[in-house]
Amino acid sequence: MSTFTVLNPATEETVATVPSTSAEETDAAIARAVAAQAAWRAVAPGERAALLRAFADAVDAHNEELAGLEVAGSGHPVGQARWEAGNVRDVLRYYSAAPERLCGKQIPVPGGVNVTFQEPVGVVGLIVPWNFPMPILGWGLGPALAAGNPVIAKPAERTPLTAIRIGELAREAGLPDGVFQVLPGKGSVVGQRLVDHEHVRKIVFTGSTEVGQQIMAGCARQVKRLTLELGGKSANIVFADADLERAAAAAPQAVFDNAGQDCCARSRILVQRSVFDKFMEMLEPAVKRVAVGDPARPDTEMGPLISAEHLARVASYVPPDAPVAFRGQAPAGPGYWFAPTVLAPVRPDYPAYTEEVFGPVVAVVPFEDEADAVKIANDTPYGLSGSIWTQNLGRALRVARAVETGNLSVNSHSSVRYWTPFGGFKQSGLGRELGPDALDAFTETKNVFIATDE
Ligand code: TAP
Repeated sequence: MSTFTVLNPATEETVATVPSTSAEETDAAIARAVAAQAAWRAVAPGERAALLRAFADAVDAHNEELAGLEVAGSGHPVGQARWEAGNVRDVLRYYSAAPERLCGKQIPVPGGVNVTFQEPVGVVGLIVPWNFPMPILGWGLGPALAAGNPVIAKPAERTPLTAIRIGELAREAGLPDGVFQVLPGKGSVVGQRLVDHEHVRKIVFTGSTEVGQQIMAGCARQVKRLTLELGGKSANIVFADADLERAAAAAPQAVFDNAGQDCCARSRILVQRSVFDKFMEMLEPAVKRVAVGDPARPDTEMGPLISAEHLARVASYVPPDAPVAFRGQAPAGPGYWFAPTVLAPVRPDYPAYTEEVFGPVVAVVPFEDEADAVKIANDTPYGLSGSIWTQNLGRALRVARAVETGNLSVNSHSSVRYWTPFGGFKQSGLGRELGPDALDAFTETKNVFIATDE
């Protein structure tokens, strides 16, 4: 049996050794999910809602334990990890209200009436990346279960611990056998099998654009339903009329949260030329203030990167001759640490400016006017997120409409809320998660004509 050793990214010490699921074991899990499907679909909506609430309560009761696993296994600061476990609870509660509201329509037509039903799509394969193991699991899991589908989750190989525990909590809360299974293991084995197996009817994939493209091609062979949440290279646009102090104070969080390992990271800061120097003067102390260190400490804001390989990749974007304007702090010694780094001025073809670094590196560039800002913001194959800082409401709305991206915030650095739809334009993805319409992606509309003629 092959295994994977989970290392603590802050200490490089072993946290756990986890068995890797084989292709045969994946097939067996898919068979269990198929066997569970009819009974789960037949659970009365109110009862399914009650089970989801019980599951949410179990997650809530184990918040501290789940947060501890994420601190140890992923290096997330403990305050953030508690929020992440709370997000799983909140998402399960939000979608627990959905089964009782999963209504079809009645449509009068000549000679009769049509009724529509929202039918569960079938077994859902949820493929999760390592950067936010808990929230991204919850965003697919909540609506998929609420719609009456069995779910098989494949956590990232490096970060399986919280998903495994959440799977146990689901069973303890009373979810029937086979309704939610967690299969730790390799993407090339378990993930690929979920994509290839004909009895898996829908894939929800969050990860890199490169693997997402392969998964899309795999799903195409069976016309399998698919949601993709992929990479980003989002712009944080600061106009001269903005509250510059607020914009500069928020900019580090917007890109260095989760050590920059965030698909929504605003890793390009676009600043109107007339206030560029002033903004940089305000940004420097904000970056130097970011508390980087032991993720178990409650005051830590930024922890380590996930692995030695990822550290090497991030570091390759900041070679010795990189145009570093200033940097924050990072601990020395064991652990995969990389100090928050601000690059300026950068050439438009500079790799850290054009590619997703997925680490605490941000490039700052000047722009001339509104049209220039929109042009620069859109000059990327990605379109996931972004921020606009201005006191002019008309400009905020004009620019928000013009930037080709799925989730924007005005005078704020955050754009993900479970009440609202989340997803990307262009190569950042396909479909939307979260929000009130999330169950659309986990149901098929069935349309039935009933003749009323005599
Ligand atoms: P990937 O390498 O793409 O891995 C994501 C998941 O896919 C992992 O569970 C991985 O398993 C699995 N996988 C790999 N190859 C597979 C295959 N051939 N078939 C099926 N599954 C496969 O991404 P990552 O490095 O973990 O995550 C970073 C990327 O995710 C970044 O680009 C980031 O922008 C993106 N991301 C996007 C979002 C949203 S919401 N848009 C959110 C977070 C992250 P293994 O772990 O075993 O390789």
